[in-house]
Amino acid sequence: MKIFRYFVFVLLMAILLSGCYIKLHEENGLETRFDDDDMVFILKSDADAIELLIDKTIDFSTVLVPDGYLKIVKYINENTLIALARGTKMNQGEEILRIEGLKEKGLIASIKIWNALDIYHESNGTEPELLGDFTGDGQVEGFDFIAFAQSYGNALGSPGYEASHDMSSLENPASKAFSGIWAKIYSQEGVPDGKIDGPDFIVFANNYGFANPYLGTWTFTGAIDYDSSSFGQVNATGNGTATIESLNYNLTGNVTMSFEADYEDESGNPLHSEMTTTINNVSFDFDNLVMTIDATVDDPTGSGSTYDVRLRGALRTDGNAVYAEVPSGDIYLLNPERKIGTWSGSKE
Ligand SMILES: [Ca+2]
Ligand SMILES: [Ca+2]
Repeated sequence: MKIFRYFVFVLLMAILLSGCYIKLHEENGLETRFDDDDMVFILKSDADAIELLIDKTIDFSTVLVPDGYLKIVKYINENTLIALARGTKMNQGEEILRIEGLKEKGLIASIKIWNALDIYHESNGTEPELLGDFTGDGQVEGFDFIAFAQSYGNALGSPGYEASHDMSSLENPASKAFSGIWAKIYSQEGVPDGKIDGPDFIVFANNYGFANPYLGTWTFTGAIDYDSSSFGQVNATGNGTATIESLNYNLTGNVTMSFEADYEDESGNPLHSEMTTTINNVSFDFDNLVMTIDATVDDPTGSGSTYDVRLRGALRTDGNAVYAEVPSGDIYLLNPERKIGTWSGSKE
């Protein structure tokens, strides 16, 4: 018993010292039962990733997992490797796997169960990276999973090993290292260990379904109401879209806008204009959860003048989650800077 206590103490110290760790069980984590003609697997402890090696060639179509699970099935010689993970922890007592028509006992050659302690790490200053987006389209989705599943189980030196998929390891796991909209996303690689297995699958499954928070098509609406030295009191409403395609953290793009404006000519006569225009030289900046858009707008009356404008607004937050949405913000004319209206924006 003393030895056991000592072991627990060492483990606790390891947890406290490391702040973030992944534990690997090699046995006793799964209970198997027979249910009619099927073998079912029940978790005996919480888990983040599981790998089973079964001493038989199992037909892929008979391997059933609950909704929301990612499943990798591979054949190694005459054995079948089954790896499972999902975006959240798999819970003790859950039926995680059912193999139809499997009634033989003693076929399980090995079981590995990885358990991650998820502790937020402050980043060391590098940019966040959407780990698991191997195709580079800003989302972790099916094509990334196909690639990851192909290299799963391979080690450095094997032709199937893909270095970009080796994102994490037991000793130095990948981490959720940025706050705000990135807080739920593994965004900083761990130290690769030359194996693509459970720790890497945990990262992939967690990030599966996430998109780079700012990429995609944004829609904007806005209104201005200000006293112009050229036009008198100007009232205008407008809306527009911007597609942010860059994979960088800070982005540039164009905004296409259509708007209506009511204003006065130099003699004080009321005028109304409806127009569509593309605003060039737009830059998007996301800093401290504030979205800032700087743009240059042509004078809508066609005078040839241009105006420097700035939209600035806080992204919507709810607890730790931050949404790619600006509930409301202000519009400024620059040089000198003065507020002329309000806007809102969100990602489709
Ligand atoms: Ca992708
Ligand atoms: Ca690894």
